Amino acid sequence: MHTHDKLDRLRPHRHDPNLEPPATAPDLILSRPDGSQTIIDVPYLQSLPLTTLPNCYIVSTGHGTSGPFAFTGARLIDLITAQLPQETPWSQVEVISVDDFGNRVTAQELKQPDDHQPPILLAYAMNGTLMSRKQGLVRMIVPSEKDDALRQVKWIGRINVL
Ligand SMILES: Nc1nc2c(c(=O)[nH]1)N[C@H]1C(S)=C(S)[C@@H](COP(=O)(O)O)O[C@H]1N2
Ligand SMILES: [Mo]
Repeated sequence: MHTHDKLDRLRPHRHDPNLEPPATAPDLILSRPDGSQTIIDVPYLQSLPLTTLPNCYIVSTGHGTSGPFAFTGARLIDLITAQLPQETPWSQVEVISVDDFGNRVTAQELKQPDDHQPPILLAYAMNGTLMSRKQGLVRMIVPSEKDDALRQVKWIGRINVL
């Protein structure tokens, strides 16, 4: 059990962030519990209701805090709801970058969000402009996490709904 936990790259862990973006622009692929997959592009994310979160900070243990930024994107729950057939059971989502960094979000966090926290976003714009590759392209923003940015996944390549 413990050994297995250590191998789980989505568990919180200490990490020196990659500052350099991946060489190729990734496709973002969503996979459903039945194994079916769909490519999600930025225009599709822009077609979902948008949310802007002002005053976001990215807190890095390695290279300090940056911000404030206004991140704009689609709510992760809206993408999942739009992409899963109704009544499909699911319990968690793995959000994984092309550099194999990632984070797990539970259905509970998304379906019963804390009233005092803004929603978890898949952001595609920062300060009103589409994000560059250096800035993360499509980046998850988890407003409740303010310590070490381990959940603020840049360069998302896979969203696995399990
Ligand atoms: N894809 C990816 N996302 C990532 C990381 C990473 O290494 N790869 N590092 C995380 C950590 S630990 C930090 S501190 C922030 C750094 O974000 P910044 O480069 O925008 O400051 O990105 C987070 N998201
Ligand atoms: Mo970090």
